[in-house]
Amino acid sequence: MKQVKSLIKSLQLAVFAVVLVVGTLFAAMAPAAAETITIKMGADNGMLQFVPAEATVKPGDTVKFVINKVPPHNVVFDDKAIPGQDKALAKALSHQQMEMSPGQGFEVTIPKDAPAGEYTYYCAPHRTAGMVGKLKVAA
Ligand SMILES: [Cu+2]
Repeated sequence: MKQVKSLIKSLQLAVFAVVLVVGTLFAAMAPAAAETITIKMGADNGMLQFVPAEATVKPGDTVKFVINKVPPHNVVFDDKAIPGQDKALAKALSHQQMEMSPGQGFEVTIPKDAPAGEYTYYCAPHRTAGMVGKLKVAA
């Protein structure tokens, strides 16, 4: 009886150890959770800029563009300045509609299959004034 009890005890320990190892493995394998970053349209000082003008994101992440100063603004991804010069992807990422009201905005989710690389976008009415931003999509 004593032997059985001790066998059960070591079995319990073994099961516990396996659960711990497998659990840790899954935690390490799970992809990082998608994040949301916020980019202001129009700097606090009234400059026609995206803030931050450069950001690094991962596929699956969401970028929240929010009107801050000097609207209207929009976001147009330049199909000549994204990986593969992919017109359909540039169009899907873009938000052509002008947003007017401070605090108002829209979200752009980076597709899970988006190729890594640099994605340049601009605000159509303020492109020549330098309102251009860059998203670096990490692999
Ligand atoms: Cu603008």
